[in-house]
Amino acid sequence: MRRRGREIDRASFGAVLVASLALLATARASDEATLATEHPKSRAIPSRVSGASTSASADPHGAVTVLKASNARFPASFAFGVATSAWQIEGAGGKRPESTWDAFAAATLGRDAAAEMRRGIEFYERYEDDVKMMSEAGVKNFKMSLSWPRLMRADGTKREEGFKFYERVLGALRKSGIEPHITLFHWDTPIWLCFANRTRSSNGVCEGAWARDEVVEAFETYADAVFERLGKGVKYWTTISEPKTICELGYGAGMHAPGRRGVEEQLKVGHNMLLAHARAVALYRKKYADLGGKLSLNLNSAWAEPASDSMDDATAAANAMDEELGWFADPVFTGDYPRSMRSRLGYFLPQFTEEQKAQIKGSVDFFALNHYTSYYVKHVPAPVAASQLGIGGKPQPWEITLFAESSKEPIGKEAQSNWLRVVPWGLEKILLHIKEKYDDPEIIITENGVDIAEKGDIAETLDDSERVQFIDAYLGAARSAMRKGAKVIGYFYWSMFDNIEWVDGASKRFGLVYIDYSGKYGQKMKRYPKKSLEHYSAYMRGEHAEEPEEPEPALGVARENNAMDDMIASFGKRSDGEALAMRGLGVTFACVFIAAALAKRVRIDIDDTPNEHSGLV
Ligand code: PNW
Repeated sequence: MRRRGREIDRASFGAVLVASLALLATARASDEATLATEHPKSRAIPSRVSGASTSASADPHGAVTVLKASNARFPASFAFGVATSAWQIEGAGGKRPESTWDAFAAATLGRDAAAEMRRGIEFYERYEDDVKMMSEAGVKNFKMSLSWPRLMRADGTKREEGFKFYERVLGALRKSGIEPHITLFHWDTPIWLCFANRTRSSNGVCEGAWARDEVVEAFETYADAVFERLGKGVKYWTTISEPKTICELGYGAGMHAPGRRGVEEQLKVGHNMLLAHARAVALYRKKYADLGGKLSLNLNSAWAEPASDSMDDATAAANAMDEELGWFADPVFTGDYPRSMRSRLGYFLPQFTEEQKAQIKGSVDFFALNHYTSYYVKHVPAPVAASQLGIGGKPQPWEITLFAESSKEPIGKEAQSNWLRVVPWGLEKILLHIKEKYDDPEIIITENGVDIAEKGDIAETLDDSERVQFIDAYLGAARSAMRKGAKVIGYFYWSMFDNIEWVDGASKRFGLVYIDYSGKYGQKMKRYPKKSLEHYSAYMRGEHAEEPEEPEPALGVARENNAMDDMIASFGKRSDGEALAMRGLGVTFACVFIAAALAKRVRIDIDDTPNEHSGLV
């Protein structure tokens, strides 16, 4: 492999900046207006991607059939569940010490908003009633995360109060026959992991933490304490939820805690997350094997569909998928990062030692997939490609689009969140991609869901037919992938309850259960089941289970006739994809600007292999 070094300095970043400006100048005036009114903290459309697999069809609709899910039958052993995370529901009850998310919320949204967020949905105080509600709804599997700051102090000692709380929660779940699926870390980093923490800073609220090598040992100590105290009877664990989101939004784009922006640091953080994950799994396998649990880490990935049937678009989508999913999936299945990432990122991407590779490879017992959305990927010609950066500021020599090249049709309807397009066939494709690329693992869809805005009155809000259709359509897609051989063994809807959607707070509603945060319909924090809870309950109660001796139901109702299309028709107003693309570009622009300010001299090695779009500039 031929390599050449390049010096990238302020002038080069200036060129990138000019290129970005030129692209921005093509924006229509109306797009600019949309850009200006967009909430500054809202998540941009995912300009990170998934890649095409050999299974990716050039015609997105061609090879894919989606069952009308009301007809879908699942094996009796299939695990249906609901998902949540600690910071989003628990609140700070029990004197829970601060996490980087508390600090980030206070620094970016203000003290009052942060104080509201620190209440979560008061799961800490209300867990007994919540477990009862889940039990009555037929929930058999509950994915929850633990709050690291609630459980551990900086000196490695345990916070008894925290462990007692989770013992009570696990006790309540067990009494109700609900299987806990536990995630050790879902974004709420203890503030004591920061070697400097600031309330006001141009580069985040916390320095250090996941960027320092010491985090690996701290995480192992935490995992050890949890396995020892809470491990008995827990069959499913995940270590870290969505390392890619944390890296890109938290350490790349500065849009999530801890609000930092840097390419090198985000790659280092990802690296440390892989090492921490692998160490925790190795520890479990050595010290707690008799507990019999299965472990993984939650990998989020959109599906990146080639925008056309051209070879160039297929290659671009494959490269995008390498980064979208392969960044973390390749190391845990093959022991190293995807080659295309190495060639793009050069020295920025840290190396594993042989010993580390051996520990990371095979460090999952099943594939835990968080999947929400899909997008198209287009090849970009060389000069432009070289200057494009993705959402976290990494080189991204491909373009994300929401429209098919030939039909100009949007990929799917927009949900409440502008990054979420409803594309059930993308789930089928990504499941088949995982089957082919990662040696046919058992897959649990550990998160999938949709947000729908609150309506004018409670009756309307609770009547969430779009979510009902979303669930049927995505489950139909999963079932279709299963019939084609993907070993999908479980599905968790995100989320059981409306909850604190990170920087978007209480405004984004993903729940099967409505939370009345302010008490506008009576009591504060009162829970109201939505129509979708009842609908999804039928799956959870086993009403969609196959009769073992019955023949398999006929496959495939054409997409044109299926539930998803009804949903497409009923899903809110269609938003302007170009405006969305411009928002993504705006974030890219900001990243470039900040990177330019930060970069004095950066050296990067670039692979000259043909077909790879190389280089930061
Ligand atoms: C998940 N994407 O993150 C998180 O795990 C949850 O905590 C969160 O509430 C939920 O999504 C809804 O936002 C995602 O780019 C991050 O497609 C990124 C994407 C999807 C989900």
